[in-house]
Amino acid sequence: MYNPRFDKKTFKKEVKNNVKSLYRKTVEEATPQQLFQAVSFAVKEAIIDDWIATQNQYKKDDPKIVYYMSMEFLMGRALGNNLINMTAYKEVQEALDEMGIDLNAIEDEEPDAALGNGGLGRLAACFLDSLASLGYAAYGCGIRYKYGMFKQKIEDGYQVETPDNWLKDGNPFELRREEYAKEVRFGGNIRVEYDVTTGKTHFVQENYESVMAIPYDMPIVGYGNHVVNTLRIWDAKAIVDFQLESFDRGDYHKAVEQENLAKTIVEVLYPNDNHYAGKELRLKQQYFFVSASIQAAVAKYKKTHSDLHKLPEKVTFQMNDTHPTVAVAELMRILLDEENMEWDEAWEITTKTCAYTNHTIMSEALEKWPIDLFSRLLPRVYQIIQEIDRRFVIKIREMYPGNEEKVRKMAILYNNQVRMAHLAIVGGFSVNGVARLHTEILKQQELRDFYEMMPSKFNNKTNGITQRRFLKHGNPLLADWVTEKLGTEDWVTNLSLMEGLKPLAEDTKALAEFMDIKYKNKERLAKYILEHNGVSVDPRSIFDVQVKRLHEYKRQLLNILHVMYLYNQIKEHPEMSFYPRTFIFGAKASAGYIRAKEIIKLINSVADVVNNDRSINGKLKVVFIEDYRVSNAEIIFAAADVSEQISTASKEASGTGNMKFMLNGAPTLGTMDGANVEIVEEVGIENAFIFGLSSDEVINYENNGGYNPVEIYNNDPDIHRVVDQLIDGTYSNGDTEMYRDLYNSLLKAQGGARADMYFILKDFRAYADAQKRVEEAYKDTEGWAKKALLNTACCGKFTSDRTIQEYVDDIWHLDKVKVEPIIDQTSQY
Ligand code: CRA
Repeated sequence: MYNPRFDKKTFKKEVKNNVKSLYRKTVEEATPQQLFQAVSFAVKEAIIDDWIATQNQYKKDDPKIVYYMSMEFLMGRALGNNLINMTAYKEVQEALDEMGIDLNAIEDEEPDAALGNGGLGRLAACFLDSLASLGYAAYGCGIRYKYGMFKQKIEDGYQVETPDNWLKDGNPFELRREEYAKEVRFGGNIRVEYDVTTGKTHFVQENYESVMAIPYDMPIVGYGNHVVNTLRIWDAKAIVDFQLESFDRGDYHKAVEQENLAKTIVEVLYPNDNHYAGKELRLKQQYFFVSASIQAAVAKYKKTHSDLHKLPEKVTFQMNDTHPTVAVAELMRILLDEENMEWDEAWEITTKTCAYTNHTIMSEALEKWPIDLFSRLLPRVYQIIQEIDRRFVIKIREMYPGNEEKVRKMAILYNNQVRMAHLAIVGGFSVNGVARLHTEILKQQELRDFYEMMPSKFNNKTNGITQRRFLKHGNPLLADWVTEKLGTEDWVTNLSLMEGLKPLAEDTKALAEFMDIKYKNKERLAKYILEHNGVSVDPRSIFDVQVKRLHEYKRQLLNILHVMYLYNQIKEHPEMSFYPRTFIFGAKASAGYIRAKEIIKLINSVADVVNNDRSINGKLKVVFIEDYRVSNAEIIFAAADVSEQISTASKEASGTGNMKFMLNGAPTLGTMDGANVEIVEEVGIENAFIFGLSSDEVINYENNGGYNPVEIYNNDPDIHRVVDQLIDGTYSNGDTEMYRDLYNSLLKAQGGARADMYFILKDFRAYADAQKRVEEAYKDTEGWAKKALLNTACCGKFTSDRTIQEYVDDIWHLDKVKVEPIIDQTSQY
C-alpha cells in the first residue's frame, strides 16, 4: 500500500512543521512528548484521507454495519500500530532516524489507552483491528473514561493504585464530534397519555435529569487496505449550566445535580475483572453509552433508509457480555415511544438486531440489578423490561405447563432483581460463548434451560488475537524471520500460512535461528526488567511467565507456592541438578479485592527472599513486573519460554494471553481449560505441558460439596511444608499473620466458601510434575526449539481474523467493502 504522505522527504517536512506550529520549536528543541505529538499528527493526516475515503465508500455501498457495544476497549498505544497497519512503519522509522529521532523512544511517550480491564477489553480491541483489516463496516461503541485502568506501583511489595490520567497531554488521534451529540435521560417518572383521536397511548418521561453525550471518534486502521473504521467513545457534558432561569424556577438543585452527573458518569473505568459490584454509577455508565450509541445508529440508518422494519438487514448490535444488554430495552423504547411502533413489530426488529456474547461462568460476574435501583434510574426502560418479562413468562408456561421451577430459573425479573443475561438471551437472536469448552458448559450447565428452550440461538466463537500487534509490532525480529522463511508477508493477513513453518522443525539451522531470536527478545525483556524493576535476570535461564489479571481462579497462588516448593528443594539438595529459572509475574488486582492483593504481596515477598539468597547461585529468580499493560505485554510475550495457563478447569472462559504466547513460540503449561483445549488440539499434546483436574472433574466436585484439602495437606510433606511457610514467618520477617488468610483459604471452609475453592492443593502435585517435565524438555535444546517453533507454526487458528470471519458468517452477515484511496492526496505538497 503506497502512500506518498510517507515519502521520507514529505514526512520529515510535515513533522518539522507540526513541531513548529504546535510548539514554536525546532525538532532539536522539542521534548520527546512533543515529538510524539508532532509525529502522530503527521500520521493522522494520512489516516484522515483513508478515513474519508472509507466513509464515502460506505455511503456508496450501504453495507451492513456491526456496532460492537462494549464497556471496555483495551486499545494500548495507537502510533506504532497505525504505522504498521498503514504499512509505513519502516519508512517512518528511517525518516525519523535521519532526523535523529528514535521511533521506539517516541512510541514510549504515548500513554496506553487502557479503557479496559483485561481479556474482554483487549478482545474488543483485537476485533476492531480484524474488522477493519478484513474490510467490514463496524463501529466500536464505548465510553471515553477520563481515567482508564489504574496505574500499578509496587511499594514494599504491596500494590498501590494511582489514577491513569491518560488524556493529560491530549490524544492526537481522536476527533471530537460535537454535531452528533445525543441527550440521555435518567430518573423521573412516566406520565401516561391517552390520545383519543388515534387511540394510542404515549409514555412521557417527566422530572428527569439528563446529560449530553458527546462522541469522540478514534480511527481504526485496517491493514494495508485503506479501510479506516471508527471507535466511537462518548464523553458527557451537562445540559443545563448555571443559568439565571434555573435559580428563578427553583431548579438550582437540579442544575447542580446535572452538572455532577455529567462529571461523574465518565470519570473512571470500574477496575473489576470478572466481578460485578452493583454500583448505581456503573448502571448509569451502561445506559449512558448504550442509549447514545443506539440513538446515533438509528439516526444514521434513518438518514438513508425509510423503513425501520428493515433495520436488521443493515445493523447488528453485538453486546459484549451483559454490560451493554440494556440495549435490548433501549432499542424497544426508541421504536415504541419515538417511532410509534406497536409492540410486536418493535419486538420483531429488536430480536433480529441484538446479539449477545457471554464471557464468563463465574457467578460473581453475573449482573443482577436490584429492581428498586433499576426502576428508579430507568423508569421507562424498566416498564419495557416488565412487559418483555411478562410475555416471556407466558411462553415458558406454554412450553412447560405446571413447571414453575422453570419460571423461577428463567424469568428476567426474579427475586427483586433484573437478570441482565436473561434479558440478553430473550431479546437477542444469538448467544455465543468464547471457546468450545466454555460454550459447551454454557449449554450443559449455566444456561441449560435456555439452550433447551431455544437451541438454535446458541453458538461458539472461539476467541482470537491480532498478529499485527502481537507479532508484527511486538516481535519484529520473529516477524521478519517468518516473512523470510515463508517467502511472503501474507501471514499478516492470513495467519494460517504459518503452518508453512512446520517443516523447519526438522531444520537444525532454522531452529537455532528461532531460538536466537528468542534469546534476543529475552535480553530486551531483561533490560526492561532491570530498568523498571531494578532486578537483574539472566536471559539464559528459562523465562516462565504468568501475566494476566490477578484472580483466585487463575491460580497465581499455585504458581508461587510451587516456587516456594522449588526453593525448599534447592536449599535441601544443593547438589541436585536444576536448570536456572526466572519466574515472571505481571498482574493487577482489582482495588477492592483483598485476597488478590495478598497474593501480590506474597509473590513479592517470595521474590525478596529468593532473589537475595546468595546460596542458591541465582538458580531461581522471581520477578513481579509492575503495571502490566498492553504496551509492556508486547515485550513480555516475545520473550517468554513458558506460558502459564493454570486456571482451575472450567473457570477460564477462553483466555487470550495463551494465544499471544503461542504465536511468539512459548509452549503452554496449563490445564484443559478455555481455549487451552483448542491450542493443544492444534499444536499436539506433545508440544504442551498439560496437567490437573478436567472441567468435568471440577464441576463434579463442586456439585458434591467440594473436596477435602486437609487430607492432601496431611499426606504430602512437601505440600504441608509449603503451606505452613505461609504462617511460619519465612516470607514475612517472622510475622505469622500476614498470610494467615491465604493459609486459611486453602484449608478451611469459611463464610460460605469451600476450603480450597480453586483446587490448588488438589492440582499441586500434577503441576509440580508438569513443571519437572518442562525442565527436562528444556534441557534438550533442540527438542525444546522444535516445540517452541511448532507453537508458532500451529497458531493460525487463533487469529482474531478467523474469529471475526466466523461472526460475520454465522451472526452478522456483513458485506465486504473495498476502499479506493483518494488519489490526489499529495496535491498540497
Ligand atoms: N475476564 C474471561 O474470563 C476471556 C475474556 C474474553 C473474560 C476470559 O477467559 O478470554 O473474557 N471474561 O472473552 C469476562 O470479562 C465478564 O467476563 C475476561 O476477560
